[in-house]
Amino acid sequence: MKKARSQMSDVRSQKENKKFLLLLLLIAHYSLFMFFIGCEKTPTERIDDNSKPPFLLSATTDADSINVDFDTLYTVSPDSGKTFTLSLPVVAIARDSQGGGSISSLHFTIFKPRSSSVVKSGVLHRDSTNFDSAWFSSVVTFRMKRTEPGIYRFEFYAEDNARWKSNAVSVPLLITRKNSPPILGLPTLQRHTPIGSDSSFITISLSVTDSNGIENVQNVLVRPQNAVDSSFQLMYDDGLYEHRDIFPGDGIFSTVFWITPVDSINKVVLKFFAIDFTGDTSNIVHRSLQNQLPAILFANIFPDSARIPTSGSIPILFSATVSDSDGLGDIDEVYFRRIYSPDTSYFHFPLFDDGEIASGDSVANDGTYSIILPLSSSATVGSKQYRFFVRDKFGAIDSSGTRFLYLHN
Ligand SMILES: [Ca+2]
Ligand SMILES: [Ca+2]
Ligand SMILES: [Ca+2]
Ligand SMILES: [Ca+2]
Repeated sequence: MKKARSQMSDVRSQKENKKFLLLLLLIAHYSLFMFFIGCEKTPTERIDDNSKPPFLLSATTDADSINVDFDTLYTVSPDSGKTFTLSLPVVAIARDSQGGGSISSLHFTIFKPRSSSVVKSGVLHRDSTNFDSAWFSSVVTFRMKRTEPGIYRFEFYAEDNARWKSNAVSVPLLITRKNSPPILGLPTLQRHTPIGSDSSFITISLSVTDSNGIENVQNVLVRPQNAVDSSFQLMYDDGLYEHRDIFPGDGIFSTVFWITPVDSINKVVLKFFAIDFTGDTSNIVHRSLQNQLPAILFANIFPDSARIPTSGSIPILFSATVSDSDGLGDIDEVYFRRIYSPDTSYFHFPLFDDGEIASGDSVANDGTYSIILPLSSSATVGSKQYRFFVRDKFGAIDSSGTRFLYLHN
């Protein structure tokens, strides 16, 4: 420019020079102005200046509270309502003085209520990039247990190309679920009355469920009626032998105590109920100390006619369906015996209600018991008779079912 000005000064008068200088000054100002404007609009001119971290302007979740029992828009419940998958749209906007394009990623982390344990972390998808900002969004999915409601915390931050991290924005998400009362199953009961005693020693256990988790159950109580002492007794899920509880925390509550009946032990009725920490009470279950007899409803051998194999063995399925008005939990054992003439064998074959293929039992705990036994080549020809038995926890037995198996060559 100096060169241009000196060349021109040779041919122009001083007056013209003054005008020209003024014009030059104006051009210089304008250029300087354009230079700064240009800086704002074209960050590539100063890409080496990475001294400024990005700034996270906002981060929002589509909902600030979710009730997993009602808000089906955001929740699906697998595992019969024990766990939930939540899908929640989130949006975040970050700004960077080096331009929206220099923001490389937007991170999120979800924390459990009152905890630093991470439920999920990841990055959001980039939606659009502006001259000084970038928009990100995603549908974030994560799993939670029904027993873990509370305030979950989303934390977001942006990162730029120079790995500068922005401020963090924390978004709370309140997750609630409906309280449900505890549900009592049928109690199982054993009683022992020493000879010559007025009193009976009672061992009871009862399964309790609560969809909010077994730890939501505060107390399980039993109260004898028509007994000399009819005060409430606590039941325990502590795994202690003194309460005859086998496993702690499995939802099976047990206890033992002596009962002295007012009149007859058969007139004593136990009343059970539970209360949870929300104050909701369970269904009430009654159990008489008068035993209801078990019964064989149906017994079967399949096939009931078979050719004795020349080698190896063939499977024979034995099954029996039983009942007890005190509940299937009162069934102690189901078994069968071969009936000889004369009956000298006391060996018995137990049947199982475990739903296992090996037992030939299709559904567990439905009162149908089965066993598959091999018929070998050493079996003898003839019609074999089998008797089926069911015994309950009081020791009462029904042995009314008999079936034949015809074996031939
Ligand atoms: Ca509950
Ligand atoms: Ca237990
Ligand atoms: Ca019974
Ligand atoms: Ca079964």
